[in-house]
Amino acid sequence: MSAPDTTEGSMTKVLITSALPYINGVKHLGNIAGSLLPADIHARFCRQVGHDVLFLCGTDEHGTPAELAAHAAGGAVADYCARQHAIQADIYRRFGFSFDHFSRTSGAANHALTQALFRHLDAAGFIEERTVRQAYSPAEGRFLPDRYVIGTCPHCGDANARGDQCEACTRVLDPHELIAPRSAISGAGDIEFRESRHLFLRQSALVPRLRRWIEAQRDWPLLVRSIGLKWLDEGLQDRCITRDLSWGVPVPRPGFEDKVFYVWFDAPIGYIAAAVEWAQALPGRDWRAWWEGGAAVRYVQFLGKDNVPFHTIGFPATIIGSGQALKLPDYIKGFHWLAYEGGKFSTSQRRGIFADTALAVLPADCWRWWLAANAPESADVDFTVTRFRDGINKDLADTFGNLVNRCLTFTAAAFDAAVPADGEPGPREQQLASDLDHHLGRLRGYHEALTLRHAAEGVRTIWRLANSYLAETAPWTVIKTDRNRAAVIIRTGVNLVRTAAVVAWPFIPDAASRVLRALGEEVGIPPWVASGVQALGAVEAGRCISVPPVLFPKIGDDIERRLTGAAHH
Ligand code: B3M
Ligand code: ZN
Repeated sequence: MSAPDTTEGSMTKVLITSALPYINGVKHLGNIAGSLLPADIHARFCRQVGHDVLFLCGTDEHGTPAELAAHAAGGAVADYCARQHAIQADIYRRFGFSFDHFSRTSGAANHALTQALFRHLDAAGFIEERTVRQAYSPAEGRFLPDRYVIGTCPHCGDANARGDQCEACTRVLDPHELIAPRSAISGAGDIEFRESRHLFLRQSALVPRLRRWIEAQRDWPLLVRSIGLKWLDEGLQDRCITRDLSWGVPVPRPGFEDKVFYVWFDAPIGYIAAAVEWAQALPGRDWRAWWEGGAAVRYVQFLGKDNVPFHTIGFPATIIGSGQALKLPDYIKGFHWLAYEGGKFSTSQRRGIFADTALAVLPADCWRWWLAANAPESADVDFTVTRFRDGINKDLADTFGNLVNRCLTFTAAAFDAAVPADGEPGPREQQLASDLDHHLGRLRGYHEALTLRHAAEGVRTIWRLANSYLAETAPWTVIKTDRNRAAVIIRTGVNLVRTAAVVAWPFIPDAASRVLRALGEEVGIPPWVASGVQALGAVEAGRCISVPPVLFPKIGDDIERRLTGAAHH
């Protein structure tokens, strides 16, 4: 990845998408950790350094799981999706996710774009009509969508592979490849394969171009690159992109009136549709400046590892085959799994902590901090309530919270809540400025390299630096003998509090903003701190400050009970 040009004054366009959360219910912390949250942190950082950011997301609403969930809830699919979209949008707002637009794949823009891209693919000769044998359940009287056929994976032998993809080995499958298939809905094992006409995207014809593209991405995470290449190495199959369903994007072709596009065909196109809707909302906005912006735009995708094949192969095949000048991602940030207390998070089994429960028990910032600082970046990570509690108490209560509280409380008590003007900074402050310089530079580098855990560690380092400065210089003792020196220390301390909040803002925007408001700053996006000298000179002498209420009260042992008590089923 070539680092974006971040010299003062120049603006890079950064397009950021998070995988589109599926519509069938509230997401768990694993979904948050593996795409939405890291995307938001990156978007916030990019805005802080002055880039022009377009951060898009939305709900992924088509496919059988939506139909089945709507059926179970009783009512029309469209109504179900509208309700669930509103619920998810509200939760993400409360999590502080700063989307420029939160779209829906069932919207008109996505329908139109999906059909348009299909027509381009067709005109370019990449669409082929074939007769397929499709799983049919006589017991249920319906065709079974791929993922509702379960059986043994022909590649790795896993006994519970789904008909669309084997989670154990990540291979994309077709249901008829499964050994001993059965219905995931009813368990019926009398699966028949009936013939039906379908459209295929001739991905096999795009292999050389896909390979060249992926091989050129030397800076991508190993996880992402290797999944993409593995898929090509194992022989890329043409992909059936239509389904015998009624809920979805209609297929604009005679004879296909009863079919819709496969959800994984239209869902990523939803990223583009989100930009179209964003542009429609205000005059002067141009979605093409982003999606057709070429090298002037840097496009970063965030997603979990199960979504990697569709983002390294499926969606790029659509774009490349269409011949349209649409952006391919410049960088794909893929994540491993977040596990829950040694097992899997599971939406269907309601195992784990879900986003609504999390927010009912603790502020978003607590979850944001822990999930970012422990992001499953290079391996799977186990969430345990104990590790979470200890991590928050140490980092947010003892380190950040304590820094803010003790510095501002002392300022209020000893200097009448105004930043003192007396005294001149000495060698200790010069040393501090140069240390800050170093750590601010490193932190910025971590953000630019999209190494989230390192970035969180970089923030922690700055918090600790601030705490040790105050511990070492001990203004509460110095003031008894040298009021001028104490004034210098406290002026420096208030500036450290400010810097600590500015660098924390992408991670814990709510608490960071409260601190900045206590320092008398009206905060939208607090600009990045460019140097140690700038960091220590931002708050001028004479400014009035207030002491915010304790930012992060310690989490007690009752947390487990509170989380279980608040869980909805
Ligand atoms: N909705 C993620 C999932 O449901 C899927 C992502 C789509 S991104 C275009 O597993
Ligand atoms: Zn497998």
